[in-house]
Amino acid sequence: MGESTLKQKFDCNGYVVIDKFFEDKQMDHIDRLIHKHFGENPNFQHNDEFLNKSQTDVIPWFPLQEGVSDFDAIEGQENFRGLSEAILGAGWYEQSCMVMFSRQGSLGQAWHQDCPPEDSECFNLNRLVYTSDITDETGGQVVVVPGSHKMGLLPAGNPVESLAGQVVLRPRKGSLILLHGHAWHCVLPIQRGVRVSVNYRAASAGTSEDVTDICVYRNMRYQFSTARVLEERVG
Ligand SMILES: O=C(O)CCC(=O)C(=O)O
Ligand SMILES: [Fe+2]
Repeated sequence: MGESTLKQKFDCNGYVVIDKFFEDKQMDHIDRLIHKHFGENPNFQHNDEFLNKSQTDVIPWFPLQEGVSDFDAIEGQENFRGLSEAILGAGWYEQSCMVMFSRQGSLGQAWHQDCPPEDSECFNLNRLVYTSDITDETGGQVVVVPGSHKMGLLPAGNPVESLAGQVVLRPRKGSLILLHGHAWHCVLPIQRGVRVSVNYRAASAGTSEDVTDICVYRNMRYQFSTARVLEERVG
């Protein structure tokens, strides 16, 4: 599928999934680095209030900030950059490379929008890379409501229950998911093994670096920089 078709699909649905975007060899390499970094049972870094309220159970790692340049190769790949430009326009920029690790039995991530949707032009683009298969057996599927990037605020309510129209995505090793930061999305609990995803966040030229400082959940708005609940939401 060509870039312009993918862009159309992205604009319509708020996400696209492209299987076999990356080679197995590339995935094996960064998967090894990730497991080496985290080990089998790393400690959780968020505070208890965040964990309890957000029902988000991931441990982040920013490898490029620590000089682990192996993650650069993916970001530099021409088709990856071309697709990003098609979606975000000239002047788009890379925000961060964040590895997300979840232990076996962890909750995944509750429904959220990565950034507030009030300004439809200001959003992050998640460029999610998967180094191993995500299946119904492993759990950790990504769930999204198609078109929700244009539906405004995620409705207040139960943080994890199913939403009307939701679609369950099961990326495989080497899959790329491009996901609009305003899209309503969640990650299902991890059933077997640990779960890893790598998010190369990017944004359009006019979007500020800290666009994802405030995340919208169904029960709150949370600010990461201050580790504060900015607003309680009741549905
Ligand atoms: O790990 C995933 O598959 C999705 C994570 C997510 O919601 C995000 O990076 O914004
Ligand atoms: Fe997200």
